Amino acid sequence: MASRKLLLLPGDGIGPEIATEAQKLITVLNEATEGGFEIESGLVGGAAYDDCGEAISDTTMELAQASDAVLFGSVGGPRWDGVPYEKRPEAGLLRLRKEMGLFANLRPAICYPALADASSLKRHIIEGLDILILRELTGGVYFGEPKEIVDLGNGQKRAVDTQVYETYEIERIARAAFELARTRRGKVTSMEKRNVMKTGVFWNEVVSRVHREEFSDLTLEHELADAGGMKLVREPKQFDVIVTDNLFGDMLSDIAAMLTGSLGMLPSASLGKPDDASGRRKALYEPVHGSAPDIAGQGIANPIAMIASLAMCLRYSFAMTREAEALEAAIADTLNDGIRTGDIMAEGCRKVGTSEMGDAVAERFRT
Ligand code: GGG
Repeated sequence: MASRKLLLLPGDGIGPEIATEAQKLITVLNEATEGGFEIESGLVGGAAYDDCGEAISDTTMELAQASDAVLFGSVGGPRWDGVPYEKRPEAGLLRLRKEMGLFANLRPAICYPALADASSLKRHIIEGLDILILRELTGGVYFGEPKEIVDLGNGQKRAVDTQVYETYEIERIARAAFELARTRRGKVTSMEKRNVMKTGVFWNEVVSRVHREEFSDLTLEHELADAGGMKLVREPKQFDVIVTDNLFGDMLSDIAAMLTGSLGMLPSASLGKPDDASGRRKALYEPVHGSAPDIAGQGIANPIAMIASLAMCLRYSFAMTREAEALEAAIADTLNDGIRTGDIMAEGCRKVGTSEMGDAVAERFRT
């Protein structure tokens, strides 16, 4: 079997530290699976800017387009605060998403049983939580034009971001949400702000029509995104799949992360449209968290979101369901054995660093 081509883009801050741990798991996979994975690496974000003056080079973009999947760490940090807006580290990630057509961002928020004891972590953790936030990723206010800061010439400036959604963009993310819900508990909750935004009215209309015409056997509910956020904290288990726009999806998934114990636990998959002929789809996998510059270089970051993103990669890009489940089980076993990084440390557990956590998961994955 031909080898599977992965492009590894570690990025900035803790990105390279957690990417190293994902590589350990790929090494274990290569020992065990036929064909194996071929890894190429590239620069993105501030690291790429320092190297070539852009947040991602054209050469790295070509590698990404040619790969079977991209494994991405994290980008950004105060070091690049003064960099022009178009070249800031996050621009590399946005270019990858846009040019690869990665419109569907799957952000599962699952609470591992070992972390469910809220009293030891002293956080609002929801035992048995298993929800999927589906964030639209290539449209909305992140990309709409105009996007500018205008000098009004009277000592005042005006900053403009534009929220734009077209029919096809909402239709395809709605279809993705219903198709995912069909494999789960059959319920989709759509969140927008139809009470104050035209795009919210339109989003609601299109999602409702897709439901009525193509998925009427499934349940659809609508929430205003602010009330939905409140319900997500108050009674999260009422949700199954939440579908929402680019900005609300970014915020709501960080909120959901805290119900699982830590932002360091949340993986994500960003998927494009399957190719009509080959069925192959472009894909990028990354932890939901950012570059955490406050702890970068200390070897204490939690690599689980990155390792769980690799599990999503096995499932969605390579149909390696058995291996994906085994990797998720290795994460669960590691946590059950009381091995914890600082962000999920609890009484009676053993505190480890990034590398030891990666080793512990690799050891359990190998057996
Ligand atoms: N691994 C995710 C990451 O590096 N995020 C940095 C960031 O700010 N991303 C913007 C976004 O996800 O929309």
